[in-house]
Amino acid sequence: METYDLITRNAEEVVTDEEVRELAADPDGKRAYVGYEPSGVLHLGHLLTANKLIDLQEAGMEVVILLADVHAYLNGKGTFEEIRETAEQMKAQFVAYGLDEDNTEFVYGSAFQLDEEYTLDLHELELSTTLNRSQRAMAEIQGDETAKVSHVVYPLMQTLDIEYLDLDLAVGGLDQRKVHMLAREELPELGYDVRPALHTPIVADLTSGEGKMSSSEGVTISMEDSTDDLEEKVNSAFCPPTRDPEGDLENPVLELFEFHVFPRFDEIVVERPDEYGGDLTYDDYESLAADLESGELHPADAKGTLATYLDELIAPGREKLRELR
Ligand code: TYR
Repeated sequence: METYDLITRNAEEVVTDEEVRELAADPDGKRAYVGYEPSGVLHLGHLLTANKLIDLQEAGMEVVILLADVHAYLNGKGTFEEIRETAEQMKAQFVAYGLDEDNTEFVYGSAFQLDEEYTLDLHELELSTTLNRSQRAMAEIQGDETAKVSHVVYPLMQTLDIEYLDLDLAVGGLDQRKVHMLAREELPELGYDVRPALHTPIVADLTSGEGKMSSSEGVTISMEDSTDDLEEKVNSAFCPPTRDPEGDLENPVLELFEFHVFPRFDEIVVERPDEYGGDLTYDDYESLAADLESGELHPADAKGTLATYLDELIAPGREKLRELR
């Protein structure tokens, strides 16, 4: 695969394409990151951006995972002690997932965000950014009227992280786009370079195919799920025989194949008894989706196969969590 295609595969958006093409032309040693507010259990949302980091490593880039403890604190996620404990669990799960410690730099936000220089830059940003602008940047993340001052400081710090971690590319889910746009506007104000951003899609809710899969409502798949849980969740998923269901709906089963399974496996085998046509083998998402649409691949077989491969992806993290608890 061409480096540009590898860097941008499964991305919903790149800002700007020109800047990312420039990166792709010379990716060696360039630095990309995703920041995560520590949470005790990784779910598919985390793994989607993690897959992108794995692509970027393969493309020759250096990858940084920010364990955003100060951000989690600003977001009311607990005491620093609690947050650090969850961060350690989170790190262990990322390593188990395949972001090994030799190739991934794990950084705590508090390791640099409390330094004097950072703090002074933060105050300068506070002076140059309107409340309104900063609050809008947080809208998709926080989205409520009762926002505290911490919620407007948050995106300003996320902006500075891009400079202080010496990054060439900021990666996040589509829900991070407003913060990244703010960063693109504000970094030059402080005399720092604008960096490109890459956004991964938001996967639809598993059972309805609507909106987004989230840990707060609906069904999520996480490192905690047993093989049986996975089977049950995937079997009850919405899976019409089309890539493009009516209205705003998505096919979450196909999305999981596309964003989670195919990036991590060279070949997918759908096991079927001979009387049902025997095994099917796919080496790319397109051919699997086409077979689902034509009726060659039955949704029930697609789901069974999806559950098996997700189980394989999750198993090491699940094991790690067991050890930690
Ligand atoms: N805003 C991210 C989230 O919603 C977390 C984050 C924090 C990302 C700081 C980057 C960053 O620099 O999870």
